[in-house]
Amino acid sequence: DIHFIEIPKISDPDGRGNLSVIEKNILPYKVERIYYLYDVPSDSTRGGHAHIQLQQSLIALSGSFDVVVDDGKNRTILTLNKPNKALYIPKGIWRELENFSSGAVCLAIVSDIYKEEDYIRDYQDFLNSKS
Ligand code: T46
Repeated sequence: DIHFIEIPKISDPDGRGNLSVIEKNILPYKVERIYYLYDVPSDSTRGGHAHIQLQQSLIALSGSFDVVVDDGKNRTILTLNKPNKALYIPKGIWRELENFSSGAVCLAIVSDIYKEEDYIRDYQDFLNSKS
């Protein structure tokens, strides 16, 4: 299921800011790749596809953006704006990322290497895959 994962935050007792750490058991899959989106214009949309097998977690390392998630029946918009909160997206979910704030950075921590054949980039094909 799509859900938020709280990432432990270590606040410095001497006021030196925060440190968050993702250790290997926090995410429900083995991490194979990390990439990040940045300098995204506020009127641009990223994503617009589903994955056949890939699982991933998204984190707003800086700034904020919205993630539209769609399982073929229900569509929900979730806002990411905290560096210690990850959004877990399992396989088979359509996603669109939009409304990027200035300076937003989206970190993606994912379960496989890049494989174009794992993408469903047509929404009707996605709906067909669900029936
Ligand atoms: C996702 C959202 C959140 C690579 O060569 N290697 C990679 O690891 C990735 C992720 C992409 N690419 C190439 C493929 C395209 O030529 O980079 C180009 C842009 O990829 P795409 O249009 O898929 O980018 P987004 O931001 O729409 O989607 C990406 C991920 O692909 C996707 O899995 O969930 O970020």
